[in-house]
Amino acid sequence: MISRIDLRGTFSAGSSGAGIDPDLLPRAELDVEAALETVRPICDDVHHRGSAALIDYAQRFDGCTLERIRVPESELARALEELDPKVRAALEESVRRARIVHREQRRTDSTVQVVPGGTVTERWVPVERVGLYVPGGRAVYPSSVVMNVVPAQEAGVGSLAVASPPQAGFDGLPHPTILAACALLGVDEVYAAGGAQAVAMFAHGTEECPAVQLVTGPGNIYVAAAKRLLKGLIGIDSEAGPTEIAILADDTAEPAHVAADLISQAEHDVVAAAVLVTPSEALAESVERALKTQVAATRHRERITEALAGRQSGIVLVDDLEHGLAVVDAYAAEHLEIQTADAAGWASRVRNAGAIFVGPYAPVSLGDYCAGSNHVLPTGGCACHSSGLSVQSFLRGIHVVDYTRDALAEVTHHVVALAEAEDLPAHGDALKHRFAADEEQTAET
Ligand code: HSO
Ligand code: ZN
Repeated sequence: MISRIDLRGTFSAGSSGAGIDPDLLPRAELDVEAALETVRPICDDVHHRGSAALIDYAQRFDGCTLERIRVPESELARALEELDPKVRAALEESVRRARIVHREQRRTDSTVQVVPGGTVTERWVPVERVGLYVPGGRAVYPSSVVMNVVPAQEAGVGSLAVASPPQAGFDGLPHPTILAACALLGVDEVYAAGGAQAVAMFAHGTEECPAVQLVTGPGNIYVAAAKRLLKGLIGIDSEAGPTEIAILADDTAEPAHVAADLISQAEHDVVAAAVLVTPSEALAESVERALKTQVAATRHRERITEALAGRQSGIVLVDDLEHGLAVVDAYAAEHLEIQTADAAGWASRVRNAGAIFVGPYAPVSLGDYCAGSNHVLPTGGCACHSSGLSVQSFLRGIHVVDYTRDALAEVTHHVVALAEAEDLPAHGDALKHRFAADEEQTAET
């Protein structure tokens, strides 16, 4: 079912992740560019017709007849009342742990004195209004409500709205566990809108939903395409693609655990990626065996089988862990587990990953729900340049420049020289004007 990719003998010691041919690594192709053409007219329509367009799309895409898009607050309260107490307790624990981690991420303003009389302060200011997208349909993730809302709240975002697709089975409301999670977190502004149209609602604003400045949260390819299209008008976190797990393991790893963790993320989607990187042929064989028995016994076996068999998944055989490290760095997985001897040592050397899970007792599923870490992470190799969602995602750092007359005078000749080098003399004049009177005085005396 899962294919093998043998990279043994292709690695020259001393080369880094950059020396690995990315075409040899298992990876899905996600054509967000092609989806742009599909979402453009939808976004324009929402821009021009607002709620009326959203109501039409709820009918067309979700099979729901809506009168309005905003979910009444009474429905949020009801969903929380009716939430299974076990799930409520688990969500509360998830929130508690996420708050512990994200509270620590808060920034304090800092002021540096560059020269006597010249300071630059970095002031951290939360984005004023944010829209959080939470997928619906097959993927109903109240945990993603936690992972989006907690960092936004800890950052001090004042106004926070959630959108999630209307569900035909629930009278056109978003899924009740999503509503309950919103209520639990004190979010009272929720919209029954999904896909590209929800992103457009946030970006352009409608008569029901004032426009936001930033949209975060995972979604399908149409959500990603709408984010790409509207980026600039709004800020976005990332274009989250299908879930990925990579595991770097040696023969100290427990094959049943490795298999279980690969399956856990393959469970998300037929295009989810599960990749094992190992120098141990014995481990590869036992993991293949464990996959067979475990997949047969699990609920979503069809979806998982397809995900494991896809070209985005595979068992990559490497010469040794050094080679393995170069491979996982080149892959830049959303989630990377290290199941080796001295797991912490190897983990400390990884440069590219959305999140790293160290040793036998830190499975990705823990991070999905209750580690305290965030599960909205860069996918598709974007971990080589981006980070997961955090308090920082909801803040802007503003430089506040404060110079005295003397401090400005002292540097004026440098500013003038650079302005002239760029053929922008008026830039230099802006400073010179401030000291023109001095020069006149000097000339007079
Ligand atoms: N593994 C997913 C998040 C998730 N898992 C939500 C379960 N629920 C992407 O990081
Ligand atoms: Zn997951």
